Amino acid sequence: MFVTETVKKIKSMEIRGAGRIARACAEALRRHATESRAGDLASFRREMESAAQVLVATRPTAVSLPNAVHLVMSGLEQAVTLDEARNGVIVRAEQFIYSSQHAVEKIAQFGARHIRDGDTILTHCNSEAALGCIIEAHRSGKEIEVFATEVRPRNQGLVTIRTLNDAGIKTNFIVDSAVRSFIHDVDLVIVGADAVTVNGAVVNKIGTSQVAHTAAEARVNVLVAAETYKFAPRTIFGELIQIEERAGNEVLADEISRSLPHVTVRNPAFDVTPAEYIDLIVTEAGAIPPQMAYIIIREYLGWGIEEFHKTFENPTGHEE
Ligand code: RUB
Repeated sequence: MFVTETVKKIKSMEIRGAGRIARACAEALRRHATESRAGDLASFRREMESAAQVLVATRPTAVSLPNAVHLVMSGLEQAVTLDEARNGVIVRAEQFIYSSQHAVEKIAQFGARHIRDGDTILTHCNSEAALGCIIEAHRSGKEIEVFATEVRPRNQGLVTIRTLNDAGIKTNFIVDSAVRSFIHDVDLVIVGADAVTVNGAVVNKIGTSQVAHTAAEARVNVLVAAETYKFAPRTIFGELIQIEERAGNEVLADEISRSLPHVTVRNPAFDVTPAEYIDLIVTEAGAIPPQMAYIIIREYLGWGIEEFHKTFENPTGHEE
């Protein structure tokens, strides 16, 4: 039942943000494995695989989600007994949750070094990895100021300004369309990521590419804070990142929409920022230029390219 609750919370966006979604799914699989009443290995595998599929389907864009699920489910691979399988899933889930939290802390330390005393930083959406860098810079005694966008239509900017305010950081709250008006007051843009593709493009909250384009035009550096499990292995084989399109009533109330029969609301939740607008991607393994995304996929996700081939049609990694 914990899986069903987690699915509900992710779909309603009570749990949101790529890192949190990944950890919540790892925890749901851990609980599912712990509480399973399966009597043999085959039925345990089936139960775990159907839970994994339901979790992966909750939100399509954040690659951290299938990556986390793949990692946790790989705990089943070598198991020959039910106990080994259960234990394998539990251990992998705990490892993922621990290393994910540790990764966010490491990124905060590395990212903070790119922030200078006196800098003004612009951030878009609500990314714990990006905010970690900003808060760590403040904590280390640097005097900084932040511009935070509103983030229509779900207003994740409100979460961001609350966190910044609680940390005692001087913050300016602006509507999304005001970014270009203030970009000359900004020294550095820091955002998070839902996915990083093999060519170094970053998928993040809708509007990120406009922010990055504006920053590039103004010669302001753009730093992306992204754990290695946000990198998308399957983009090596040409698979595209699916951009989630959410309900129109997040943008325009149903009663207004009904009165405008010729109007269709389009509500993509994410967009793609090309590598050329990004200066650095800060991961827990260090900061890299976006053009090095392939190296992260190859070296740090811990899956051989051969294994990608094997799992390409079978995301849970279990051989049929
Ligand atoms: C959240 C969003 C965040 C990334 C990174 O979108 O775009 O910038 O997920 O966040 P949504 P984090 O609110 O639609 O989930 O660094 O916390 O993983």
